Amino acid sequence: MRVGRSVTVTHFGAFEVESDGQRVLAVHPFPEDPRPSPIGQSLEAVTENRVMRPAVRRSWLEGGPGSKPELRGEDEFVEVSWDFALDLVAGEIERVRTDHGNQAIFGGSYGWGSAGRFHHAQSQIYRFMATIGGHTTKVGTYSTAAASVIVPRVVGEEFRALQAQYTSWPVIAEHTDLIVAFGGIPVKNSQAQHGGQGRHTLTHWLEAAAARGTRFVNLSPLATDLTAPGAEWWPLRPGSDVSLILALLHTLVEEDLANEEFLERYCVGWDRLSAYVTGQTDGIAKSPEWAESRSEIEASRIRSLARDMAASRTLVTGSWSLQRAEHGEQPYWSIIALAAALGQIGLPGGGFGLGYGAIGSIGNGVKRLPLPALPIPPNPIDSFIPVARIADMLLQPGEPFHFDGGVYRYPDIRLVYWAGGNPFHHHQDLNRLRRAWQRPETIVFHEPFWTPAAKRADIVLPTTTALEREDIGGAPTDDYIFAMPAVIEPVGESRNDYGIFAALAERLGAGEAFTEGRTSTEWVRHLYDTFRRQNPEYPPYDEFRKIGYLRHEERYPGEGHRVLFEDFRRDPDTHPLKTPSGRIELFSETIAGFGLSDCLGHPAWFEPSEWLGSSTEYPLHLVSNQPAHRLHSQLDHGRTSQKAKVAGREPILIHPADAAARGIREGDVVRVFNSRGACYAGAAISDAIRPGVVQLSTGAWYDPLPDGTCVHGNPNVLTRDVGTSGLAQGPSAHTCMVEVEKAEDAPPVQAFRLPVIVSAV
Ligand SMILES: Nc1nc2c(c(=O)[nH]1)N[C@H]1C(S)=C(S)[C@@H](COP(=O)(O)OP(=O)(O)OC[C@H]3O[C@@H](n4cnc5c(=O)[nH]c(N)nc54)[C@H](O)[C@@H]3O)O[C@H]1N2
Ligand SMILES: Nc1nc2c(c(=O)[nH]1)N[C@H]1C(S)=C(S)[C@@H](COP(=O)(O)OP(=O)(O)OC[C@H]3O[C@@H](n4cnc5c(=O)[nH]c(N)nc54)[C@H](O)[C@@H]3O)O[C@H]1N2
Ligand SMILES: [Mo]
Repeated sequence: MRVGRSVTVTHFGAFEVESDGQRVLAVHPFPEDPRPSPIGQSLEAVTENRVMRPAVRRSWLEGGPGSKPELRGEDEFVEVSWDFALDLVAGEIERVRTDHGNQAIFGGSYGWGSAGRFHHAQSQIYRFMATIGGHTTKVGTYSTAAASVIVPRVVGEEFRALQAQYTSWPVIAEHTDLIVAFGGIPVKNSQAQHGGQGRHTLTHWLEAAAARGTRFVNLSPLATDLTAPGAEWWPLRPGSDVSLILALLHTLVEEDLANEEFLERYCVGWDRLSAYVTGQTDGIAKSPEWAESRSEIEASRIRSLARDMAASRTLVTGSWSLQRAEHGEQPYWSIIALAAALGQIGLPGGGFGLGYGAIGSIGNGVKRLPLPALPIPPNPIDSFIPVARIADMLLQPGEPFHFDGGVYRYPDIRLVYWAGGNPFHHHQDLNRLRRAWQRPETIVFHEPFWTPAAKRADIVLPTTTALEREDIGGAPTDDYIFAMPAVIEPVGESRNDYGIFAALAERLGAGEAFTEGRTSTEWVRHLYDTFRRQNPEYPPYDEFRKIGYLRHEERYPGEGHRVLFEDFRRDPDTHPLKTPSGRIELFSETIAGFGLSDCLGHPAWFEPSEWLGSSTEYPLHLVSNQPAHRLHSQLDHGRTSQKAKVAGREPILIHPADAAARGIREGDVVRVFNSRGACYAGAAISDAIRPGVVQLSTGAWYDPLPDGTCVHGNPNVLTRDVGTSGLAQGPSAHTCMVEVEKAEDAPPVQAFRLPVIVSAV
């Protein structure tokens, strides 16, 4: 354990943490980070709201599995000893796998947990589940579920691998004349990077590009989604992006500006797509006038933008948020098609990129390093769900679902096991999830904090945070590797996920398979040594820990220069894409062959079920984006998140005209509602949001009244829980309409109140 000041890394960057061994006293910037994230300040609160001892929900303890599931979230908890808790959990796993088979255990456990290559909660739980006979898992992420299915079909690369190949910022800053950014390039999101990052550089690159004369067009409901100096804000109607992109394609066709040579040589299916765009197939020309009535961007501006794009070195980008909406596959397919028609894919500064700004590493051009990672044996069970279909699974066991061309059935889950996530933060339609949450017989959580999800579990095992254990940190797409020291003692009786799983594996006869005979400290050293065998230029482990962190770039000079699909463009026969045709698939025979009505063989316009104008009862579009002042729900009680609250609740951004029409003033508590649910929030009035749109970030700890109204401002009581389409089944949080009214007597926030805890007799 290290007291005083030590460098460590979090998902929101590296910091110098100052501690006395018990508490974090202060958080200082990492000297090499030009723009440290203010979220780091919240680490001071890492010792608050903690689960101190293993705890079991009273009804479950007294009545056994399945007892009074309707009391999850309201019951008392009984504190028990570790041995008792571990026996209980091991016994429950044994019972379920014997009576119902391993597929009755859901260990998909989505969530970010904290940084650290070894103590990575999701890796730990997957390794554990694999060694005890397997589990029903999940595929995809809430971040990029639709992208990870559609993008490989179109360009033949797994989405994560594709992103590491994007044209890098130094190249963009030097070559790109025009960036057309659907959903912007939000600097607020680049604060975060799964695994951590040494330097936050996006603002630097936006400024460098602008200084050289790059023109930025921010097509987004929020002005702040693109903060490059001089960026133009085109506040389109949310959910209308595909109509606008099709109209840009329409202009390129009508005015003979499409790069036919590129489309011929590097793509398949342009004939089919252009026939759709011009209306040959369905009688509807996707003209700028047609798009104006959908996007509310004037036809003349769409036309002139298309001409500018064809005449300049143009990069088309799309935020991840675009695909977190109904038919979220379509914006990405259309953006790739638009870039293909412009014919600049593979040229420096041209082409497309999906997710610039979404996390810090995108476009940094860093050579992808095989950083140390915990080995995860294959899951012996093939049962899975698309990640965001969890409530469907719990509510509809045995029912069929479509995914990426296959038809599967939801398993019958008896035991839900979670480590490192907060489904009562991340899932849509929380009232529906509450109902679904009553189905399993047992719910086990590993959690450092008394989060809303921990409060809704049957057995809660207190877990250390990254500041309480030794690890190695960094992201394969960043240029640093960090030695993460333990800077405070484990809080209460908390143990790390590894220690908990090792003790359970031992009880279940899989101790050796899980631990391979190593303690956690030995594992961390072993992972580093394995990494160093492949990268012998790195120093020995003990020296590395003494130095504290290393920067790869010093070892891989020149890696900052990247142009996506440069080789493919140079020679598509020698460097074909990994699609069936070897080319960019603007029409996919494979997808067409799936016969889905909600995802055709080419990019297409589907009207959203909820968007501006679709409802008079709920006339405002809700953007529930990522919070600028925190990572998801983590450290919501911390200083940076608390400073951003309005009247003690999550701030909701409202346009002055919408606020005036409702008699709402800055700082008022408002009620936000639709047919699915309601929450309270604090009004923040701003003209940086499009009229008709309100913005309420995710992550306020869910704090429901008995009727399900969240008094704290969690937008997921309002969002809709349906898949993007039968292709990817991703979450579609951004397709959501609400109404807002001034609230008179809003009940107090109790989100951070601990549950009632009693000691075992
Ligand atoms: N409406 C709406 N909803 C959304 C989104 C949206 O745009 N709109 N975005 C979605 C997206 S992209 C994402 S990624 C999700 C994020 O959803 P999550 O990843 O589930 O959110 P986090 O708050 O990061 O939850 C991580 C949890 O892990 C715990 N934790 C930290 N360290 C450890 C550890 O070492 N061990 C254990 N056992 N636990 C630990 C933290 O205390 C926290 O409770 O939200 C999704 N939800
Ligand atoms: N500070 C911070 N950074 C984060 C995170 C965090 O919790 N906090 N989370 C990280 C994670 S897990 C992820 S997945 C990424 C997410 O990255 P994104 O998915 O890109 O992030 P969001 O903030 O949800 O959305 C970006 C913007 O899209 C715009 N938008 C919404 N709907 C539409 C639409 O229909 N059309 C257009 N054109 N624009 C629209 C919104 O104005 C919103 O601000 O962020 C990461 N970065
Ligand atoms: Mo995400």
